[in-house]
Amino acid sequence: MKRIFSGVQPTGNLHLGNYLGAIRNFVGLQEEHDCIYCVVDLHAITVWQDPAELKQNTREVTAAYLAAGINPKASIIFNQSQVPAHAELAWIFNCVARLGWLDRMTQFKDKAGKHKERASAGLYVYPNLMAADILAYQATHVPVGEDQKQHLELARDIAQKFNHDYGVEFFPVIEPLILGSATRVMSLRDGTKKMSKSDASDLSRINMTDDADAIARKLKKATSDPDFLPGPEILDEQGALPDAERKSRPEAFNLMGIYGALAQESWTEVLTRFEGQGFGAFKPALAELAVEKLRPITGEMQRLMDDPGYVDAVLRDGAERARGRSEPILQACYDIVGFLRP
Ligand code: AQP
Repeated sequence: MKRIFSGVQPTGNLHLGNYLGAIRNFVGLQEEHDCIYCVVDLHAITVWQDPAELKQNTREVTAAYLAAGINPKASIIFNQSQVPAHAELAWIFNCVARLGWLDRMTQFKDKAGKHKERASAGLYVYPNLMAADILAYQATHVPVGEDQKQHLELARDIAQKFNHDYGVEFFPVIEPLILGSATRVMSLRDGTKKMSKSDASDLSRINMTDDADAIARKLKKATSDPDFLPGPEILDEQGALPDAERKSRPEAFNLMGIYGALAQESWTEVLTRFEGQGFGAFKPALAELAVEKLRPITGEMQRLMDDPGYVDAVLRDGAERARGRSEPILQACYDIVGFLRP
């Protein structure tokens, strides 16, 4: 049995990329593994969050976890700020990680933009907190979308440097679990950009709170091209889509990839099904599938959002169990570092 940890930021606009790239995979893992799923509110405030909206968004991510099928009795679901070990271990990791390592993080560069001096210090040390999230439970496997791979490599470096500096084998080696076919869902407006919560255009993403009309409208307006859809002969010997093909028609293959992920069909199956058709026929089929797959989840999310007392109780219970797991690990780490606990 592996110990799994992952998290999602409560920054609003939870979208199909978050679902297919992360949350849906969380559900499958809980059958066989010890799973801890966090709503990472400490991470969220690395960029400004309206306090009332942050609370609402924390409940929304929790509702998405539950509606997607995470069982709060089998797995632990909680929000990060309720468990002090995350922030406390992150401080130690601020002293382990090197500035040069953080300087290489592409997410900081993307989010800070041209005015890096105006970004929060928290945004810069975000990967150290992420390492603490995982290692506070000595977790070994982290299901994430492809965009988080670099942060996980840094978390692994931090664990190794800590073990090396203190001459211990305390923190385990971390492995990313990049599962399924939708590890990088792209924007509906620009197939070269990741679907993202912070994109100013709501048309760029399918939100997990969108109703059937909104889903159909966004897919109808999604950027595509006038060409017909190709057949499976473009795939490589393993049935994978070659990078050169993807780059030649990024929007088209993004939409087809979303279809395959939702239907849980391979590229061969999707391309065989739609070979020779245009987007006029493909887009309504995709909209119908997206509505069919998402409606039960969005409906259940809405029901849970109308019952904040239940959602809060799940987080409270999860936080208590998470504190029970992380506290002994933090105390052992403090002892290794040399903090006196008289
Ligand atoms: N487009 C995506 N495709 C596949 N997976 C994705 N993830 C995010 N976007 C995509 C995965 O979702 C999980 C939760 O992400 P997060 O909220 O913690 O942070 P993020 O990666 O910064 O998400 P966003 O939506 O892109 O937010 P902004 O716009 O704030 O940057 C992670 O496992 C992530 O890989």
